[in-house]
Amino acid sequence: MRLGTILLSILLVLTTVTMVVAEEKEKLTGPDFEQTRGLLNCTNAIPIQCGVPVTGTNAGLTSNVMLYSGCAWNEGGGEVVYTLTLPGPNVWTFTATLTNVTNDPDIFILSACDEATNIGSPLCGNTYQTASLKPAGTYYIVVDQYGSAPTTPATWTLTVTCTEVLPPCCPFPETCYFLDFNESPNGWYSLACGSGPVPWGWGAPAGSVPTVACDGVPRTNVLITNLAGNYPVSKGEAAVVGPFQLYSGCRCLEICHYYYMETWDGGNVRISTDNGATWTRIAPAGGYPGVVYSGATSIQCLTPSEPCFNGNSTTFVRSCFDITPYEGQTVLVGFFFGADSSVSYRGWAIKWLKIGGIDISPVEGKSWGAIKALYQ
Ligand SMILES: [Ca+2]
Ligand SMILES: [Ca+2]
Ligand SMILES: [Ca+2]
Repeated sequence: MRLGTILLSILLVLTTVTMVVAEEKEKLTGPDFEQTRGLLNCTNAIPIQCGVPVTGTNAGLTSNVMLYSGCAWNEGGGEVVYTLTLPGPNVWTFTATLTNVTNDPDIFILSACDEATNIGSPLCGNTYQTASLKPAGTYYIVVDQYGSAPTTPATWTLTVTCTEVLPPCCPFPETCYFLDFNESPNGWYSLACGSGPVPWGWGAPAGSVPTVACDGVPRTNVLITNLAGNYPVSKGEAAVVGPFQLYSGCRCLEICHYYYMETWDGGNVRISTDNGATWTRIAPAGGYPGVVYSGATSIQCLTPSEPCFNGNSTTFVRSCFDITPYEGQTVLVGFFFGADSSVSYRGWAIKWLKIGGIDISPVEGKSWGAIKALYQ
């Protein structure tokens, strides 16, 4: 090789190494953070209600927590912990906002009493964070203070605004199809995307997948990104079910699912009307709760910033999709999942898929009766 070619090769290698290191540096949910988590003290957590402002200060409080997942800011001030409890059965989008602030308080929404469960957007919550499409339950809202060791207390007024997100059409009175993965694999099959299988599988999953699904029903078997445990990094794959003939009135698609994915990874639902040749992403009521992180250049199957399910749903949750545009057509439904090059969690588990609506009127009574018999 000529000297110029050699130098160029070295430069390319160095650039690649630098890019990989830069991606790793930005991640705080990796091994180091996992080792230091669990310091948040919720013993004296203050209950707070939607729409009722409260004033607060961290005067006299010690700092147990310095870092929250996904945010590199030093939070060396003492922290005040609030709890917010939201009733079921629907999901919620809520925003915690600080006003009248002095001495730089910051806010974080956590899905548990654990600083590693930051679910707010933006991840570094200066004066506000929003949590989108979260299930009923108790959330922890923490006000901390920026700085290595602040000497002057912070003060604030905290207000939480909450919106209950109602499904557009679920639950529906009439069912066109009901695929319960507790009962059978329902003919699912794998579709390659990205660099290789996750692998999606059907059966009783190993590891920590909730054993109670939507509506309180028990969960034994699921369709899941990896039966054996966490999904692998740098892999992507879709699981496909169908075809479904969407008779008049079959306008709603409901899934009951559990997901625990790094926010650099993600999964979303797509529909094909040409037997899998092309796919169109469909969005759940209120939109997807997350996007693939914009810097996740190594993401498989999905693309950086693409809307998806990611983060931790903590329980099985119901998501509803309006599929009115596909009424009258025959469709496949695909669960597309992709991971980036580092950090993985338990994955994406599907308990059931239902298609239904109101005033179902089959094109031909006889064939509709046959289909109903199959799914009773
Ligand atoms: Ca602190
Ligand atoms: Ca601040
Ligand atoms: Ca990842």
